[in-house]
Amino acid sequence: MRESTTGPGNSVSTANAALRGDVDLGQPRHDWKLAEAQALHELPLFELLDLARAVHRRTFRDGEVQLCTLLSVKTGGCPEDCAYCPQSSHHETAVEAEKMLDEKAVLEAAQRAKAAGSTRFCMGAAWREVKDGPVFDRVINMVKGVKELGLEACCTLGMLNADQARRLKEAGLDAYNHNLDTSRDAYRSIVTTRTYDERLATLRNVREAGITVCSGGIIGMGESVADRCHMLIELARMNPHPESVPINALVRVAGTPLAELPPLDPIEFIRMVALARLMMPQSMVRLSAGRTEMTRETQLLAMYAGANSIFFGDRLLTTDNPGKDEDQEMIRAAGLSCQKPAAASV
Ligand code: SAM
Ligand code: DTB
Ligand code: SF4
Repeated sequence: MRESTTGPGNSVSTANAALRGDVDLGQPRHDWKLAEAQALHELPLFELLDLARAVHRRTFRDGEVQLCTLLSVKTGGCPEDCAYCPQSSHHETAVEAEKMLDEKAVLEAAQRAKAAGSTRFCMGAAWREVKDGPVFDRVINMVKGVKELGLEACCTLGMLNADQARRLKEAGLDAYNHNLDTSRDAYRSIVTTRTYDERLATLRNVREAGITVCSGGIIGMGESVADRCHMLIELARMNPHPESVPINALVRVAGTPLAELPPLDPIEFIRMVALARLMMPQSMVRLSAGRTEMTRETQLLAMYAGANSIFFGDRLLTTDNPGKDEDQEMIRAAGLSCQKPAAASV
């Protein structure tokens, strides 16, 4: 980074000091400023990679990747109007509303995921929020069953109140995924049926129940770099940081309002992963949606920049993911290792 143009404690000086080794970026911070985040984001790519990699290696085993499997337990027909989502009933997409899966089907899928090498199993539902009653009771049983298989259990079910979070914790749930998706400002043009503060309230309920937090977002929705930085600043304000930060590249699904957006530049994706690694140095950073449009080399560079988890299996919720064979081949070619079940802790 060139000469500092702003005063101490902010912007360019943080990036400069980090490059000189004068500040310790490995310690979690909760007070990131926009100018600091942007200055890191705009570093020459190799300088950004060097910093992110050094921070990554302080906490994580080099080249180790966690495999997670995702299953849609309730697909489509969602009342929310999230502009990116093929499951919203506001958009005409190829996704049809389906009935919720039963416990047996879910546990068979979890068993297959375990046999294939996944250590974490995440169950997703196309709901705005969880409603108490027999359907939620079924989710509770699914969580108990997944835990009995020795897998980490994660759910993403929409908004949760404190009591629902407590019941999920009692059932053994390890993690809850609820993404901020983008910055507070950009959120308004992406979702109108719920607020950013409602998202944050659910995350607080999850944290207070003692469940680990999985929260990240999507890039490639037309947002600015400042929006991406604002989203990471908001996530990093949480104390502790979310244990898991999924970075999704928008999957441009036909029929959604974002279908015609241009593809994301892979270097932008790498920069975002590196910045997430720097701003939340001890969190798992997950390469989530959008990998089918990335080369193997882009994905590996994202891992070099600090990503250490992928969704493993042919499908995400309703869209394609690289197949298991393809991922195993990437893991083999790069000499990566897969996290063992006993080490799976977040
Ligand atoms: N309904 C729940 C909710 O919204 O929290 C859980 C499921 S929702 C599909 C989980 C996340 O998937 C969203 O928050 C969003 O980040 C991600 N997602 C959905 N559609 C996507 C797309 N087309 N591209 C990338 N990520 C997407
Ligand atoms: C996350 O951040 N990405 C995953 C998981 N959390 C639940 C979901 C991606 C969904 C992509 C679109 C689809 O397959 O429907
Ligand atoms: Fe529904 Fe979640 Fe999709 Fe939004 S992202 S439409 S809440 S399934």
